[in-house]
Amino acid sequence: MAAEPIMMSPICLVENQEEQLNLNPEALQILNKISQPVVVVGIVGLYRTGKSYLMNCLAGQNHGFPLGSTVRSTTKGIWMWCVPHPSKLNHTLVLLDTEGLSNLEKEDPKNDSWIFALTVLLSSTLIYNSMGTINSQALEQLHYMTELTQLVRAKSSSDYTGVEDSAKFVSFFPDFIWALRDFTLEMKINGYSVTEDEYLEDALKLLPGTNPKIQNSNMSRECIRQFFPKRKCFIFDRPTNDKNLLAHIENVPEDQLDSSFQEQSNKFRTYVFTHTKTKTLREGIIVTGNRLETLLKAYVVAIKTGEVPCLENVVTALAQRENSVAVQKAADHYSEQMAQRVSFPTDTLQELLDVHTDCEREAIAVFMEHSFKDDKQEFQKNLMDMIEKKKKDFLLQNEYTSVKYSQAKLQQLTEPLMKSISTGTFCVPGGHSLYLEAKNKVEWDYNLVPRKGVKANEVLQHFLQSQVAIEKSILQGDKALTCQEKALAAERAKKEAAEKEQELLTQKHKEQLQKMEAQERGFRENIAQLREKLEKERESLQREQENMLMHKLKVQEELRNEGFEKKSEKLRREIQLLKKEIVANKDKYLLDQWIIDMTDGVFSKETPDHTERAKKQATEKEQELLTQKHKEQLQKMEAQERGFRENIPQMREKLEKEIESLLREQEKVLMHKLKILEASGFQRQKAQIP
Ligand SMILES: Nc1nc2c(ncn2[C@@H]2O[C@H](COP(=O)(O)OP(=O)(O)OP(=O)(O)O)[C@@H](O)[C@H]2O)c(=O)[nH]1
Ligand SMILES: [Mg+2]
Repeated sequence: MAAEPIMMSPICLVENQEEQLNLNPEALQILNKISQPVVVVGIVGLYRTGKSYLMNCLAGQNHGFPLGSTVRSTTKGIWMWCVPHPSKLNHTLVLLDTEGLSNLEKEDPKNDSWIFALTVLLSSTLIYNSMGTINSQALEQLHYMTELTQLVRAKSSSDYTGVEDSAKFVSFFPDFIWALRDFTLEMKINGYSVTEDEYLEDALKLLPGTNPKIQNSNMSRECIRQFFPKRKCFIFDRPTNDKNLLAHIENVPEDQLDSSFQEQSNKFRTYVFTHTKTKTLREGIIVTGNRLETLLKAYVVAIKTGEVPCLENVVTALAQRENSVAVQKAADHYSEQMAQRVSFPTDTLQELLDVHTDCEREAIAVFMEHSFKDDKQEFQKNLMDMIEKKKKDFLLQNEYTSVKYSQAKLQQLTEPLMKSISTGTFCVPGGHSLYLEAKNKVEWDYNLVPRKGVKANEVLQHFLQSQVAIEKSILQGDKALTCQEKALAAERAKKEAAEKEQELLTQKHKEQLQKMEAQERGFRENIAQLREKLEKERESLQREQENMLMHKLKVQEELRNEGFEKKSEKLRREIQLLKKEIVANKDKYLLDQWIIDMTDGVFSKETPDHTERAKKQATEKEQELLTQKHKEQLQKMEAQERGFRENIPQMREKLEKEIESLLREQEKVLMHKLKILEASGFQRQKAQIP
């Protein structure tokens, strides 16, 4: 595997210039080369609040994301730093630092919302950074949160009903950390000491009142609670009280910072590294650097064309691209492994088919590992077709090398025999038995040659057929034999030839069956691995949905406890929808499984009543299809056998013609020689010519 790119310093990923968001191709290329799963930590918050400094702390470096010592904001757009994950092996940690929100210099704050939305969509943990305490003002600042559902859509437009279910978003959204900087208050509520998390949860409780300010901050509170089930809070003291040091904090070694800040930032760092999950999309689809690039590109293209980015469509597009790659990867694996493990020609067809079965199984596993959301199994079918085609090519290659090798060996072994024939060694009394002896020796020696491959018998058979006419002529010319003996010998030769033909036919038939069995094995393997994958996907979806249900029930309960009955009631509809979806998904999964079972010819599962009919229909259809397929296979085999049988007399006829013409040629040469001899008067020599 190629080494993952190492970045010595951060790079701008999304540029925000002249009110335009542009992607930096250099940064995209870096992401593109990262094949490892990514853990993405993004930070957002008001400008000049120490975001870049905190991100450098996570990278374990003083210098990195540039800091600003003036009030002018420093970071523009979204910056990225990819580093090896400090504790998760084979994972890349992607740090995303963003431009401060609500920068006064900005004329159009629209891009603020997009930067916020993009960071939410790309991260697996989102850090919201703010100064001081969590008050109404800080919460109002988080109005970007409430805009999220207008900026992005979870479902595709075809089934978009205007009501978005927050559950759909949650599966794309990160965990949430609120980082409170320069926090100077005591952690107490109503006189009781509380933890940072309890402080956050308390601050997120809705406030009563109709005042627009309260309503606005309540909206942020609600959004955080609905979209981010997993929330954490970290407080930080001022890193140092020395103003001069603070202004150039990037030059201050960590051990010279305020000890409580050191402690807090260590705790924060440890938490982020141990708890930030690998970035995933719905149903546990793991995001690699390469996939992150695709996602980002799709989001930004949608933003630039004025569309509402749709999360579901982005995943579908990602799946299309990845699944084509997965098919290619799997097919390549098959070809490479076959080429590596097979030495042509194989002794038997079964030997080749066994290796094929192993390589096919591995190729399917490669496909399953790299593909997702192949809902109609289109890509898997593509792979099956590709492997079938490749297998046929390997079979042909195997036959070709076997023919070449066998022919070469046979030619070597038949050389003395052919020489004897052409010099007339067998044109003597008793020549037929001499010929048979020589021919049998060739056959015997040929059979002793190892690893001639699948075409060895066929090549021998061709040779034997080519000898039929020669043997006939030798037999007829053998003066040592009576007519009856000749007839008997001819009959025996005929019988032997027929037996050999039959043997060859049986071998062909056996090989056809082996091929069919291998195909069936491949088919079953595809089904078995598909079933396993579906099972895993279902488990992950079910887990996701059940977690969501628990989360919604919890929010509903909390709202009720806080006295917001109406809001709690509003959630009831979403909860009902989610419950229905869970049931529908279970049914869909069961149906998928039954269809697979039927295809596989296994009907062992119990079925609930409401899907019994669907199952029956599918069984009948599948059975019909199978019967038809079987019939077609048999027809194909019969046609092949017919073709083969038809070929034998044709081949024999052709060979006989060739031999006849050869004999005619030889006769001509003989006559010519005789004429010359007669003309020169060497009568004695004439008698010696055979
Ligand atoms: N009071 C205080 N100042 C800090 C802290 N961290 C950094 N600073 C100071 O704030 C300045 C700006 O820090 P940055 O990390 O660049 O802030 P930022 O939020 O990334 O700023 P923008 O990118 O412009 O939005 C630094 O030069 C430090 O002087 C902190 O925890 N507390
Ligand atoms: Mg910054």
